[in-house]
Amino acid sequence: MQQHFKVAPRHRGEALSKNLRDLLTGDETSFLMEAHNGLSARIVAETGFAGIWASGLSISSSLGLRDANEASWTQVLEVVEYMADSVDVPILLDGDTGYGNFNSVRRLVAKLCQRNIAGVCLEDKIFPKTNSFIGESQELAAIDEFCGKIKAAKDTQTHDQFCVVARVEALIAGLGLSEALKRADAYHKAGADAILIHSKKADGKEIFQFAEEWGNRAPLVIVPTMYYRVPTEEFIQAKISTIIWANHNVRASIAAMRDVTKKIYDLRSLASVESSLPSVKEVFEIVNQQELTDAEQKYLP
Ligand code: SPV
Ligand code: MG
Repeated sequence: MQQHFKVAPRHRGEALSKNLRDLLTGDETSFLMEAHNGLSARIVAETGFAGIWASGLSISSSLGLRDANEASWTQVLEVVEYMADSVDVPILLDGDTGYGNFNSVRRLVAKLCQRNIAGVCLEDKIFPKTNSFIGESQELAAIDEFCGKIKAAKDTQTHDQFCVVARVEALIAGLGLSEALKRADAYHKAGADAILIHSKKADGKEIFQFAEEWGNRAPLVIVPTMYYRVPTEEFIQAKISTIIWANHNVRASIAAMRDVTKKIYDLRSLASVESSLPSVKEVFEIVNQQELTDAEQKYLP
């Protein structure tokens, strides 16, 4: 093992899903921070976040790919497995549309349960998906077809705690509040553990309207990437269950890598960057090199 987990290996997946479920259903608003590989997952966990959003946008862009299902679902699975092996906090995978039909969802959920991923978020769009912030209109899945995916996910999960979050894209598609509420209600009735209501409007108003109408039927999850100016306190007052900071680590890494690469390129020297970077020793520490050194003492002749 790369590190000693506090959550015991046996029933680890179930315990982590229970932790995610507690975040979703607890009285207090909780926060999930984006990560896109084992390293960023470790940074998110060591900072203190109680859960991780395995963002489709961030995972695909960190692979050099577009957020359009260019990475296959098994490639995404491999990335989240590295993440789950690295941290002791639950991971909610952005599972896009489920990468196909209800049967793809069943395969996905079975594998996520095997690999200790705490939950999956499925969105009511068409495979291959388009990122919600691209273009004006997005084609949505038929409600009954998407409900079939939710039911298939819930029937496939191998323990009771696994969380299925249904993501409603009606506001993104410009279909309005009543369509969003109709869809959320259908997905809730199909068995979704929480509803992610997505919006790209900067004032956040439609999110508050939705939350007001929705009441406490099921936990509400939001992604305030585009309405980041709305004070977090207002989401807390509106009884939002969970807030996802969705893509800020991959964006931060782009800025940091551009900066250091440019300086080294321009100056043909490391002298100007060395003092501002984490040391190589810190790199060893973050992946728990010490554990391997100790294991060598124990196991090598
Ligand atoms: C992601 O992080 O991949 C998301 C959130 O799905 S968004 O990019 O806002 O659609
Ligand atoms: Mg996504």
